[in-house]
This record gives sequence, structure tokens and C-alpha cells, in this order.
Amino acid sequence: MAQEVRTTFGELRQFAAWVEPDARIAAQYGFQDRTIPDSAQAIVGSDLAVSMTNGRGPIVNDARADWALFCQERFGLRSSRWPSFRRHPLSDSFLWRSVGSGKRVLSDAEAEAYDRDGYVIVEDVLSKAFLEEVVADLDRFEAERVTAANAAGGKNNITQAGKVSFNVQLARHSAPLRKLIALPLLQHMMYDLIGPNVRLYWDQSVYKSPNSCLAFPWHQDTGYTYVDQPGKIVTAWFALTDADEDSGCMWVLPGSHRVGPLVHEKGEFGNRVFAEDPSGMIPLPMRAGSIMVFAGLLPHMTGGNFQNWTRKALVVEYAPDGMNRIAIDPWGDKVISPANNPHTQFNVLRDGRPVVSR
Ligand SMILES: O=C(O)CCC(=O)C(=O)O
Repeated sequence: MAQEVRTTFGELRQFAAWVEPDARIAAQYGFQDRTIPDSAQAIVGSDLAVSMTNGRGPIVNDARADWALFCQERFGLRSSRWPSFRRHPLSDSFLWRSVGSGKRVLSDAEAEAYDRDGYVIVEDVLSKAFLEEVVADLDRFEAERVTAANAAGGKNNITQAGKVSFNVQLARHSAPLRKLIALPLLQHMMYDLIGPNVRLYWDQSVYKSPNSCLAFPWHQDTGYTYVDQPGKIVTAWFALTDADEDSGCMWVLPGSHRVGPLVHEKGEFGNRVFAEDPSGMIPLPMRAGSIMVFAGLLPHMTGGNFQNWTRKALVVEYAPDGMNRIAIDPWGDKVISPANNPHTQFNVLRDGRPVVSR
């Protein structure tokens, strides 16, 4: 892969989110009507900056992941800022759409952070009493899950007895969980990020056993099942206990959600989007009762739990009403199914109004 490419401004303008250099720059380079012509020659470096071939410094400094993907696919450029991305074959024209400003509960700064980084963290959302109520209810299912995993030789799907356990779609069985999923703050946040008609898409608890070095691999939440509105899936990750670097906190690659759905390799411990830890990854330690709200497209992982207590978390994914899952059958045809199971994917918002949970 190339470290630097020479091309034209016409080619660079094919990038759907291209930001034109300031007209004063065009004027400095002597272009008559303060516009750089399509035929002008450009150099894109491995840092993704664009310079004129006869130029001094860079005239465009765009470090966004979707720009890196464009340069990678179009010119074979190897960026020094991002890992190389493999676009999902069903996602040929994905474009990240800004969530905008003037929201119900998200401040403009939070909406901007969501667009730029792919996540926001809201600290101390759950009261201690409500947190205890939710955890006590989720704990009821944990013992059954571990027993089932033991009966299956210690491993049941991606649950591994003594290391990590995933307990899925519990909302239909748990009133405290349904209450948590439909907390007013979350309903309004989902209005801001998804729109007026929202469903629960998926929920699961994730318990990391004490002294378990098992990491949950880099993935996008959209990397398990392809959907027709991937940019609209929003995950709320609840820290049910404290979670930091020694106890299995979240790690993210900020900004990488903008590239859209990526190819995942199926692995024994979960689907994997990057073979190696990307250099721009950051940890997101959180206190119990806090939530991280992130784009279902944001690559993330969690590390091992080296403490002597169980790290507990809850994953709740929301999606627009009307979203479809898309699978490819053995004959290469698309199989489209709506994500609208009334028991496990119930409505959270209808026409912008909260749907009262049962
Ligand atoms: O909580 C964890 O350790 C992993 C959560 C996660 O990324 C997921 O379940 O998709």
C-alpha cells in the first residue's frame, strides 16, 4: 500500500464528505475565481493531509476515518492514523449522517462529540437503590446461564464458565430491566439520535468473572447481523459495577464509526473487526451506574477482569422502528426480516412519545 499519492482535486472531490479548502487558500495559489480547479494536482500523505504539488504546507487537514477509508479504497493509501478497514460487502455507499444540534436532552457539545467520536458518557445516571434492584434481578439469570454453560462442557456460544457470561434478551423476563430500558433520559436520547419511532433491538448482560484475562474482541455491534439502517443503531452500555482498565472497561477507537459497517471474522470468543489493537484506542473507565451511549458502528472491545470481584455490565441496543435485518442465504440471495418481535424488540417511542413499559 502507498505511503503518499498524487492525484487531482477532481478525484478528491469524489469523497462524499469532502470539505473544500478556504477560498483564501485558492486565491493565495493564484486561482482566478478563488476555487481550485478539478484538474489541479494534489498530494495526499500518510497523515491524510492534502497539499498542492507545488505547495508549502498542507491545505486540507482531514484526519477522519471515512476520509482514510476513501483514500485507502480509491488510491491504495496506507494511513498512519487508522488501521486498514474492510468495508462490509453490503455497504457500498455508507455515509455517516450528522445528528445535528438543538436536541431534546443532548447538549450541542454532546451531539458534536457523538458525531466526531461516536460516543458520549453520562455519569451516575442510576440511583444506588435502582442499580441494586436491576443487578439483583439480572443475577437470578446468571446462575442458570453458568449451569447451562457447564452442562455444555464449559462453553455455550460465546459464554465461557469461569471467564465471561452473556445472558441475552432478558427484558421480556425482567420488569426492572424494562424500566431501565425505558428511562426518560434514554427515551429522549434515542429520540435525539434515532428519531421519533424507536424499538429495543437487543439486550444482554455481560458478567466478567474475577481473575479472568479474557478480552472481548474488537467489534461493531452491527458486526453480528447486518441491518439496513446501521447508522441508526445506538447502544447504551451500563456499568453495573465500576469498570476500569483492571476490571474490563470499554476501549474504543474514537471516530472510527464513520466508516460504516465493516467485515468481521468469526472467532471462538466473538466476532472480530481488527486483527490487532489499533494505535488510537483509548480506555473509558466508568463508575457503577454510569452509561456510555455509542453508535452501533463504533469499534470497541473490553479487556480482562484482573480484580477479585465480578465486573457486571448491561448492553441495550436501540433501533428505528422499521429497521430490517439482512442475511445472505446459501444461494446468495438476501433474506430480509424486520426487527420487530413484540416481546424482545418492543416499542420504546412512538411518534416521539414514550411507550409505557409493562
Ligand atoms: O461488557 C462487555 O464486556 C462486552 C460488551 C460488548 O461489547 C458487547 O456485548 O457487545
